Amino acid sequence: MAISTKTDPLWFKEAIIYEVSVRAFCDSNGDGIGDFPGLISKLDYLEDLGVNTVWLLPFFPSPLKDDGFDVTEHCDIHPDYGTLLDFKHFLKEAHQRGMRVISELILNHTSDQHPWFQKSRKARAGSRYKGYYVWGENTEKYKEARVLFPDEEPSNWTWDIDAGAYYWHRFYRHQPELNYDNPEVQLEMIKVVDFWLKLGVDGFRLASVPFLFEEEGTNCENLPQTHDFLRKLVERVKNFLAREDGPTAVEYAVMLALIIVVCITAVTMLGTNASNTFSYVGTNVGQTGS
Ligand SMILES: [Ca+2]
Ligand SMILES: [Ca+2]
Repeated sequence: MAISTKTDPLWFKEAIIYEVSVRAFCDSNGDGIGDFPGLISKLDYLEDLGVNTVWLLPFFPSPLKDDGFDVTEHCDIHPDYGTLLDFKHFLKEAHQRGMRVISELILNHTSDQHPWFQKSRKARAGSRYKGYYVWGENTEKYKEARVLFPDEEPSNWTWDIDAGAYYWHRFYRHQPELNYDNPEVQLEMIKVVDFWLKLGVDGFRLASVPFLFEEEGTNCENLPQTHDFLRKLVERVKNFLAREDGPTAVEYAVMLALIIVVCITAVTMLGTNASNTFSYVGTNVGQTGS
């Protein structure tokens, strides 16, 4: 039985959800690691249990320092678990059984091995990738934000020798936070959502989502701007499912043009003061631009 994507938006409230760590579930090729072909072979079993939704824990390329919540590529499969073709086959087999598939969506941070962070730490102040993460010349900002793992991390700031600056992280130091005040970062993650929707994923479980934005003088959790971004994301998913198609290349071009206008405006307002540019791009781009 194929399922439709045009359904009650509250379908998940009645769903019988089975949470799966692909790595731990079923190994198809004897290498000792679970994989998507193995998961496909167990779908009849899950169907017999009455499961109608499979929730996949992180299955993306990752050094696996935090169970895969440390992502190095958002739009691919960890090679231990198979290929994107295997994933598409899994979706097709699940949907044929009337099952929906929910993916983790890890918006807040990446692995420090992510190409964006590798570029960011070496980028000059004011350049594109420097603004992808939250950098500081010292550890004075966001003092009111608690340290989530005080036994593991002494601070939310860690010094990066390549950058000659501190980067912000609410979780482990190997998980630098993306800079949501940068509209280009927002667009990057919207493109990630579009990618999985286009493949046929039916929903997302949002990890670490209270921590997207930072603002001085707050605890940097559940900020109004975080809720605003999530509302945009929900509308995006609704609109996507409503037309069962993704944005066109023209729509992406229009969004990119808007971002360029915002960035030019921000740089113009800042003038050429290098230290101001560093601070602004690192932490505050979206506040004036949005
Ligand atoms: Ca395997
Ligand atoms: Ca954040």
